[in-house]
Amino acid sequence: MAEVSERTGVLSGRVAVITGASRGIGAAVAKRFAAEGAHVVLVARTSAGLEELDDAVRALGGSATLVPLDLTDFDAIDRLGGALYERFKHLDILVGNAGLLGTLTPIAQVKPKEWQQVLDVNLTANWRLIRSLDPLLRASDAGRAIFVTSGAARGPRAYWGTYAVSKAALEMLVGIYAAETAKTKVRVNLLDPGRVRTGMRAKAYPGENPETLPHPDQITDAFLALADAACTKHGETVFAQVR
Ligand code: NJP
Repeated sequence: MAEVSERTGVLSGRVAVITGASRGIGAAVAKRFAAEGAHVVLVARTSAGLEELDDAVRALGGSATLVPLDLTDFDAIDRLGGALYERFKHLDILVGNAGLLGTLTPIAQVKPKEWQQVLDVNLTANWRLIRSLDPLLRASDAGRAIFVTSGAARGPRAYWGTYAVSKAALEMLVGIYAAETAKTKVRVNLLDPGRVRTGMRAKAYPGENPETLPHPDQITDAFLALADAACTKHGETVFAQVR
């Protein structure tokens, strides 16, 4: 595995874990963080997507570690924490970005298996990441945790049941983690990306012209600001786009 480089940039020398990095918002954030000097640890199931991103990161002069992982494999999340400890002894940045939309359908018709999978990825995996990586974030001189939420978490929206429930619960989880880390050097925030041109958005709004939406590369400033060691925000929800 490549060692952390001494490149210049806002995140020079920082170690960042980014989940859902194989495409969409996660891939864009990973490229931005790598361009700013971070060593990025890329988590997702699709190896081909991670390898493509690895090439892009290298082209930027950056370095990445690829972690092909299904986040519903909770024991694997524990092993990730152990592996990061062995290699780095700390973690500077965690971006809990991976998400699943599920099927937009009446709540009474959601299939139990899908309910479980969406809750596992959007909620429980983030709790397991906190559980596994909290000691490493606390070991950093400026640990930063960013979790990606959605406007769907705010107010009941018909047919968005499973996804909306998972994001509303994620917001409570992250709020609790922020309350518990208030007196530490760790800063914990939620980030609402707004409408972004990704596969998930196209699945939710198949009739929409994707060209009318911002590309993921256009919304990474907000992630960078929350990942910066100088960031003082804590327990907040930050919006990546002007609403
Ligand atoms: O979604 P998409 P976005 N284990 O589908 C990964 C939120 N959001 O970038 O495993 C591991 O392009 C999947 O990787 P793979 C949204 O809720 C978005 O739009 O290889 N990884 C892929 O990399 C989510 O939290 C909009 O399939 C798993 C990534 O997740 C975040 O933004 C609006 C996994 C999903 O990429 C990124 O979404 C909004 C698993 N089991 C909130 N399951 C928007 N786009 O407009 C999935 O309000 N992944």
